[in-house]
Amino acid sequence: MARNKIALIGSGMIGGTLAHLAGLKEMGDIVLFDIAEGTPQGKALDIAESAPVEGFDSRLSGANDYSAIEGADVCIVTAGVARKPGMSRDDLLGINLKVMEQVGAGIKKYAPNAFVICITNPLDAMVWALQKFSGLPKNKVVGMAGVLDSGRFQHFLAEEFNVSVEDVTAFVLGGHGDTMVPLARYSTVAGIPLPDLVKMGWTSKEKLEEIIQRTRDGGAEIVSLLKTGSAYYAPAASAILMAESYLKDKKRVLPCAAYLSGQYGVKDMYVGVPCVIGEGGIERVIEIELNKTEQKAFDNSVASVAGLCEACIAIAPNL
Ligand code: TXD
Repeated sequence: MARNKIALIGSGMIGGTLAHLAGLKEMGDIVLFDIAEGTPQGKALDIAESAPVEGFDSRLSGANDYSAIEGADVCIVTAGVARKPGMSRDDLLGINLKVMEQVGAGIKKYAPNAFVICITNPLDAMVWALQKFSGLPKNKVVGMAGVLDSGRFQHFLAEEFNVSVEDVTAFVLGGHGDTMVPLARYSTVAGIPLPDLVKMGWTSKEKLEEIIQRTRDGGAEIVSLLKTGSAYYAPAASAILMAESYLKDKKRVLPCAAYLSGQYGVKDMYVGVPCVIGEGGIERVIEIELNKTEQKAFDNSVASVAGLCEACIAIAPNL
């Protein structure tokens, strides 16, 4: 049986990290693609030279032509520009929308059967545009944001409670970033919901609110520390988790920017919701009952994503 083929479209900070993680986990053969000449080829060769040291078998290659992604099983898209200090995710829309049009055409032509994981920001609008530009089935195009946002939330909670990250579960909904909706009542330590932990004196409501806000600001905090770009280790790890669930048909239940056709009262948009990822791609969208406060926050998040999609249509009316 042939190995899986993973195409990384964008070989920058996240793309290179994706390639390294996919190699270490022996997920299949890896093609790094970029418009920058040399970057994909250099990173592919460098990681290939680490393979004997680590003990993994993977054919790694770098390319500047989309034909190299022919027949990929998974495409992970980071092509575009990243934030610099002082920039919002939304500031990237104009440039990155044009990139999504090129990427969509490349995937449509060479990897129409792939499971496509979009990372490029502003995520919720870029994944929506990428699905339309590529014409791939809506259940085969998904955005990575919620796994990262919940990873940040879990990290801060584990620190607060001094427990293993393995026993913290976090539940986030909505758009990626400022309008993200972390659900405290569905986030737990070993199944104990956060509101119960407040009652048990493990933390306070105020501290919890602080942690939620720090999660929302997670990307900006890293951008301000790094100064030259945005986060890449945790985003890459998050996309790899989603790719693995598809390739191994694990049916993980993960927060993803998925296409909604009426779920949560949302139509023809991508928003962060809990999904089941298996060999069919996004196999199920899980609809939970939201209370008034949560619904209001979710609707606010949907409204901000809708605004970004309208901005996209203003630039590319064919969307
Ligand atoms: O949770 C999330 N979804 C976010 C997403 C988490 C972190 C970063 N987020 C976004 O991912 C970030 O705002 C960017 O839009 C992407 C990629 O971030 P990265 O840090 O990897 O950016 P780099 O290092 O600048 O890499 C981008 C690469 C770079 O090598 C460019 O040459 C290439 O994209 N690029 C292109 N490749 C193909 N085609 C085109 N047109 C193109 N333009 C640039």
